[in-house]
Amino acid sequence: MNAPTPATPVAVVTGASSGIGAATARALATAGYQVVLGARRIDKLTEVAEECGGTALALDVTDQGSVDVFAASVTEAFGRCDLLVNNAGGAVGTESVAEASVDDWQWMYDTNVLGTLRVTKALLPMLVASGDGQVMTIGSIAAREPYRGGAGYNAAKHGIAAMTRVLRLELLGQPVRVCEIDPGMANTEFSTVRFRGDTEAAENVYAGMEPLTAEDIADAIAWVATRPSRVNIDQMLIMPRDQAAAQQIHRV
Ligand code: NDP
Ligand code: 8X3
Repeated sequence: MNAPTPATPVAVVTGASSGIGAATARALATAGYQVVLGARRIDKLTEVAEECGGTALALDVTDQGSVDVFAASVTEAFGRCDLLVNNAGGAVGTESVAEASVDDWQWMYDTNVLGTLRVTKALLPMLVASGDGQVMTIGSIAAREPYRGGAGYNAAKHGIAAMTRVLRLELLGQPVRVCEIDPGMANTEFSTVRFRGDTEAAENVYAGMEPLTAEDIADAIAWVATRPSRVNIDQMLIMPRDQAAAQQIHRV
């Protein structure tokens, strides 16, 4: 674990072992944050942490005990948290409502919605105490637009969007900014997870179109993080040029 520098703001990024979270950890480190990375795959997490001079801490956002230990470690090691990026999440399955697996829905709700709630609750006191805190939550185009085969993920991301917008209202008057960042298709491990490890099906999602990269989203997150304290970017929808709506995609 790196020695804390009290003057350096601390950013916590959940789901930082791959994709958008890993790119965000790198971008925030470059922007001057001491970065704390959380996820379950500690080997991958440690690799990313070493790249950006951050600290890797095991975290399962679906497990309250794990979240409590994680938050206690952040408190003990740094005594502060200035920015929380609620990024851990994802989708499983593309079944219709009629064919839906309750277990898949449970996973999506627990990871995306309750996971975000658990981590936000645990770190909010430090974010307020920082005097200039920020919470960013990674939603999705799926939080704005229902689509066929997306119901479970749509429900979870709509849930996150509602929570984030309520948090913005409830923190009015407190020194904490709240932002919802909603990406469209980005080429990460997202689709491999969604298709349960079927890499061919995952690659087909991006066939003939140019998706966003994890770095595109990380760039936006770092930009939001570094606006003056008076500026709250409430919501940001970031789409590939080739995707005009959830299922409106230009392919060649
Ligand atoms: P990845 O699958 O590459 O990353 C997901 C991250 O979430 C991993 O680091 C994973 O780490 C972590 N994670 C999953 N479950 C848990 C858990 N229980 N506890 C802690 N961490 C967990 O996909 P993305 O980078 O694309 O996804 C990041 C976020 O962006 C997600 O919320 C996703 O819904 C959202 N998003 C993605 C889009 C896309 O097209 N890629 C578009 C819009 C939104 P580990 O497995 O090591 O725990
Ligand atoms: C991931 C993007 O279009 O699969 O959030 O919902 S999409």
